[in-house]
Amino acid sequence: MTGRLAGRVVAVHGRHFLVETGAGRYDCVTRGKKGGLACGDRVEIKPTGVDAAVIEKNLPRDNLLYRSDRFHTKLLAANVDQVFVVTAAVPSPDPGLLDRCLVACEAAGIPARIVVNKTDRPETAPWLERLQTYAALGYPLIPLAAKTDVAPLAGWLAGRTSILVGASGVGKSTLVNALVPEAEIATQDISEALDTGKHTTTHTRLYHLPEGGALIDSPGMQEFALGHLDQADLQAAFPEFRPLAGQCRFYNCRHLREPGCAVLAAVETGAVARARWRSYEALCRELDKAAKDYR
Ligand SMILES: Nc1nc2c(ncn2[C@@H]2O[C@H](COP(=O)(O)OP(=O)(O)OP(=O)(O)O)[C@@H](O)[C@H]2O)c(=O)[nH]1
Ligand SMILES: [Mg+2]
Ligand SMILES: [Zn+2]
Repeated sequence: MTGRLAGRVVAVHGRHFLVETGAGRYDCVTRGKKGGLACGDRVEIKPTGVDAAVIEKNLPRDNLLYRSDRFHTKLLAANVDQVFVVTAAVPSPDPGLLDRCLVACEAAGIPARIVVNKTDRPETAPWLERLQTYAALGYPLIPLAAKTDVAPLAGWLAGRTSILVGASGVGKSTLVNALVPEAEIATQDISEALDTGKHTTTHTRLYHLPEGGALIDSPGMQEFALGHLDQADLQAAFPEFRPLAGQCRFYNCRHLREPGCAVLAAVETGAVARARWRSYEALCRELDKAAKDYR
């Protein structure tokens, strides 16, 4: 351990990792091809200069939030206590993306909450109404306006490590700026004509909160592939399926079109939201396609 410092990765720039230690911040590289570090990871480093160091050891993780397709694995953050999926009625929200974020949280074992930003916009009411499905599933809804009052979120953050994820333009960086005075992250007007965000934030970064705890800002995502999950992971990630466990005719029912399926019956009665089941079905299809492509 001589000459080594314990630290936490606070930013990732390609193969460079900004690591914060009790003795300051270091621009670090990994030794050899270790790689695979995420914002929030704990490491041991060995300084090689005033503010440069080599990462000697990756310490064990409590959890890891990530997405992946056949070709890439994208690490979002490690060792986080909770995920805030940030949504807004403007630009037009994508409920499929929200479901994927929630599935990733369930699979990683990290509690998820849903922020509904831009409540000052009149378009918010129908979106909030739609989100009641999620509140019923146990995901807390936190409506607020980042530009005027972030108090509804502030109460959740003290002493914990939290990450903000979501589509581009929903206001993640605006939230961080309001909660971390010295953050001063660039934010950008969304393109209302094109009804899209602009991908203003390009790197994941951890900020310290004045009242203790950390808040991680991440770049807006358009898609969220979950290639690392198998069928069992997927089913387990939909809380509304849990009370129906064991009630399908076939023990290995996939809840897609099987006769005597309790989940499909619940979709018909409305006990399981059809839009949620569609998200599940889309993820199953992707899984099947990936399996076929590998053969
Ligand atoms: N009306 C309204 N606009 C907001 C609010 N919060 C943020 N915005 C605006 O939304 C736009 C996008 O905000 P950002 O904070 O850059 O969004 P982001 O989620 O960080 O976007 P990416 O970095 O691209 O992922 C900016 O023009 C903000 O001023 C709000 O509460 N109300
Ligand atoms: Mg941003
Ligand atoms: Zn079934």
